[in-house]
Amino acid sequence: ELKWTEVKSLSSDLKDQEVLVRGRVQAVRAVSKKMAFVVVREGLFTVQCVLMVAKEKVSEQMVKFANALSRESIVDIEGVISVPGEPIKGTSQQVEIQVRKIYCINRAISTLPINIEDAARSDAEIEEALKDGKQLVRVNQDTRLNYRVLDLRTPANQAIFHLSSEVEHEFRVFLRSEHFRGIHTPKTMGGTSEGGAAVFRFDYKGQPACLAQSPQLHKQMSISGDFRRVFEVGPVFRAEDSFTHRHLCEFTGLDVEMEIKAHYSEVMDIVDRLFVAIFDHLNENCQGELEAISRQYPFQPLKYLRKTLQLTFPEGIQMLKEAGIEVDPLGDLNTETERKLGELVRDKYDTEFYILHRYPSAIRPFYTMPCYDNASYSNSFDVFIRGEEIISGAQRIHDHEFLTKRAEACGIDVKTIATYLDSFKYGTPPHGGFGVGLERVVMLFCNLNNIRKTSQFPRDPQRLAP
Ligand code: ATP
Ligand code: AMO
Repeated sequence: ELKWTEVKSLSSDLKDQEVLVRGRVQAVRAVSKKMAFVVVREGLFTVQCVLMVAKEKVSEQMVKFANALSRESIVDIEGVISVPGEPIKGTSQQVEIQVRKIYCINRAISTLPINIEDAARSDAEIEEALKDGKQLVRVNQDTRLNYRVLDLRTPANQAIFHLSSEVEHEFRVFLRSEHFRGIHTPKTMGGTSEGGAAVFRFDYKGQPACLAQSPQLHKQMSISGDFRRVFEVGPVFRAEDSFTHRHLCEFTGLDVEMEIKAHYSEVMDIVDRLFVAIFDHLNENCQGELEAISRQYPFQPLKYLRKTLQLTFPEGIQMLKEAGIEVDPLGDLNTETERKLGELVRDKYDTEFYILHRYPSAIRPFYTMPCYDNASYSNSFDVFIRGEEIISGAQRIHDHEFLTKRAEACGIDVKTIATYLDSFKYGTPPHGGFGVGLERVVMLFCNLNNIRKTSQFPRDPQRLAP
């Protein structure tokens, strides 16, 4: 009985041994009636399989069969590992399989809407070919997303979604080690949690309902339920109506909520240590993936400090002012000023990851705790990677009357969130937390230009399929 071997572990250590691998046909090269090469791909890895009549009992029939294999078909290959004298061009593995048997497990149609080798090219490679007078196919984003299962097979995409899974895993590992408990909150609600327009409404058996814009209300109620420290990984729905590079209508939220003993800096301290752990993990354990992404989408490694830089909002405004950019000191930063501040911070502090805290109260959600010393500011923060927001967080108001007043002042119909507001009548400790957009973390860590690249099946204002 032959054991399955992964393509990635095929090396000269296995010389002369028999192996059994499963993969996809990446390319077939017919040499003659008596010889053919089949490049087989499994994830990020490829290996050259050689069929030669007279060797390993290969028949002309088998060579003919191999020559007729369509790209992307699934094949099982039995054979013996050999090590050629010269380096093998175009495959990741530096050994060959001398094929004994080849089975086609599932045949792909012969005209595919996307050729994986085209989809895997970098812009630079395409430009380079143009200079040599060669035309290479450029696969545009809509084609990629329409035929996403094919597009997902490129090395860069295999690597992107590996990183995404690692970020989520490290999020859980770190928080569990800090005694946070994983929870699940409802995604159907009678009211909105973030207020505003960006909400999907639907009919819940005759009652007006919304898809959850965040786990905000229920994660806070978990604190009222004495869960003390909680986290959730789950879908978040936002009925965004504009088309941007960083907004999806459905994304994966990584949410945290915790009791605060004395100061909202306790929450920022978790952000600091959590993200240093996540970034370290990616850099230490995902080298192959980072290289695969870089080959198609070149980027510089993220600059971050061992202890995350914290700046106050007024300090940020001052830095912009000194650079000649006047912004409203009690207003919000826009995409452009956020990015500019990111550049100023990078140049001054040598970091592309930082926390901006003490935001003006007027631009934060109703549940945000104002600063004790000056109510125009709040115990809140945003966190940025390369000048773009990945996290919002804050200490929350835990006094029932004050919270209700703030909700009313923000124009929220308090009837729709009555059970949430009421829960603060029964005693709730001071608490705070934050929400992270998973797709944004991966996008910005790798300096990708569009959030659709880090969502497996993105949902935007126009796209509801696949
Ligand atoms: P959050 O949901 O935390 O607010 P966000 O990244 O959408 O995340 P916003 O506070 O909504 O952040 O927006 C920050 C800035 O980004 C806004 O001041 C605005 O200038 C810009 N912005 C937000 N949404 C859009 C959009 N749909 N199109 C263009 N710019 C936008
Ligand atoms: P906020 O609305 O800032 O805060 O959302 C938190 C984080 O979620 C991500 N995000 C998005 N990602 C993709 N597409 C979108 N349309 C989108 N909107 C937001 C961002 C953002 O930083 N309840 C608060 C969090 C808290 O205070 O705990 C909240 O939802 O990365």
